[in-house]
Amino acid sequence: MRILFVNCVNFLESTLPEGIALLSAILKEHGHEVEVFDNAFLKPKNYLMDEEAASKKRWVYGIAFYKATPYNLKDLVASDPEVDIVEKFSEKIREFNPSLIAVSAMSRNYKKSLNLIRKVKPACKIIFGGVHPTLMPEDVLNQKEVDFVCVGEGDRALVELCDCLDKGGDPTKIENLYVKLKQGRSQKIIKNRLGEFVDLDTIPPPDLGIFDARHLFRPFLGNVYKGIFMSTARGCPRGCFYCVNNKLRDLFKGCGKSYLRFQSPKVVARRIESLKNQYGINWIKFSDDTFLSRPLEDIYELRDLLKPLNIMFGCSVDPATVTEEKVKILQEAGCVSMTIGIETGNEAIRKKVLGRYISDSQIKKAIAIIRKQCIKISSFNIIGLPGETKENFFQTIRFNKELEIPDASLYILYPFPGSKIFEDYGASLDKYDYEKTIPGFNLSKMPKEELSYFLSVFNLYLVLPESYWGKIEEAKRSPKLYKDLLKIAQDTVNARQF
Ligand code: B12
Ligand code: SF4
Repeated sequence: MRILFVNCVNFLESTLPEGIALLSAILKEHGHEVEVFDNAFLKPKNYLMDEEAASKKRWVYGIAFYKATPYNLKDLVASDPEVDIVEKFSEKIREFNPSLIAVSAMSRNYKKSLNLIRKVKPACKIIFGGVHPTLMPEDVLNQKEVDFVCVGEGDRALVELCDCLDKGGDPTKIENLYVKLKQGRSQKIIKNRLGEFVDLDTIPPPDLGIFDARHLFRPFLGNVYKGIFMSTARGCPRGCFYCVNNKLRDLFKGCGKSYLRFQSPKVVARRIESLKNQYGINWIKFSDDTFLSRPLEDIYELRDLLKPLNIMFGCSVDPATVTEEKVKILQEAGCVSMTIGIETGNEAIRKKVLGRYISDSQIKKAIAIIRKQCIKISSFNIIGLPGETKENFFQTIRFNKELEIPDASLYILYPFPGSKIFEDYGASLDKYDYEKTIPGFNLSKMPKEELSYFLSVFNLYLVLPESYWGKIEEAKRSPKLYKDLLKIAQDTVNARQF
């Protein structure tokens, strides 16, 4: 049968969604036809290009400075026409005529995806899957447009559903599927049981062919590579309060021996080799939650298998798992970049508010080890934490600076469904929303205006010397000064060797 996936994201949110690519590969293996409606590279009507946008908007949220590449994503879309996304979606449905529309959604893009479906009102069946529907299955299935929800892994469930719909069978026994049965005006939700975890060694390489090839654009240290995010494990040993892993671990209790599972090095290498041969992939960001949780023998085996493939890769690591030996072997395997979750420069807040039981000294030690192998380091940070003050914010800046982090990702804390923070704070917030970069609520002790300004200047503080800090403060009131500072920061990064 024909299945149309939907990846409804912001324009130029270019990370290729691995969930869809993987499910597409599995469906094709079973003889189904697959296409995707993906708006990452559809320039929406009235979209402003940089200069025009800069003259309207004062600050650029979450900006980070990377060494300039010969061309960037904006260049790749410069001559694309502006389109109406809803019209494009209708057109795609008319042309492909799917029997099933399969939407993949995180909390951030769930409402956006649902609204798109609502505007077009497709006649075929609709299934939602991904992390948000997994955490809020009833809420999603109660929307009148939705017929099925996949809870957790879709690797078996989706293909079973498609085979079943093809044969006119009964989907109410398919594991991991919630099914809406309509009886006249009333409806009933059937919650099928959750099946055993998928054996990660049986999954194929992701099908990148259904996506716009510009998804593979991957800039790194001034060069452009062809890359994707790829997972080689599922689950995480930790349970930070702002993350969904605690909830997922509870939900899937009994589905396998361990919540954290790894794909064997042989299968990882085989999949990468196939991506390299088929699509010319030469850069991979392993999206596993904590890549170095793998046993040491696995890392040795990965090195032996990946080295001949000559792939550059990055991964996220938990400081507690960083050892000299593991990092050295990974560097030999082709690792060029590692990301560490600092989250906040205040250890007490990190532990008590975020449930991230990692000390400053563990972070410092891990970074020293990684740096010794000349692996580029970046960090994840969160602001807007419950009770956080301006002093705490500057602790985070100072800690990143002390560690000489060249670029950092910064987010405002969102109590996403499934996290402890959501249960403690999100559920009772009246201006709670999942979609916006700057939320309607404010859990910190900083004024909201200040918080959003900090989101725009975090990396300026990291890149520019402390003598500029007064100017960064001043730039809050001067768009011209703000733009000048962005330029100085970008020039500083362009001039760097590493
Ligand atoms: C890579 C990644 C990204 C990438 C790409 C995301 C993407 N579109 O796939 C980028 C960098 C863009 C990203 C951004 C963000 N991310 Co992110 N990301 C991840 C990460 C690390 C891996 C996702 C992945 O590819 N997994 C591998 C694939 C195979 O698994 P999967 O996508 O879950 O798919 C499986 C099932 O879910 C299911 N499935 C998925 N879709 C569908 C659809 C159908 C129809 C069916 C039947 C089944 C199905 O089947 C698949 C195979 O089993 C996860 C953490 C994690 N380990 O999962 C966080 C995660 C998904 N991200 C998260 C967050 C919070 C964000 C951001 C909000 C961060 C921020 N503050 O900006 C943004 C939001 C972006 C947006 N679009 O709105 C949270 C989501 C929490 C939530 N409640 O939604 C996660 C879970 C991290 C965490 N532990 O908290 N992210
Ligand atoms: S935040 Fe990272 S380390 Fe903590 S539970 Fe989530 S994925 Fe694991």
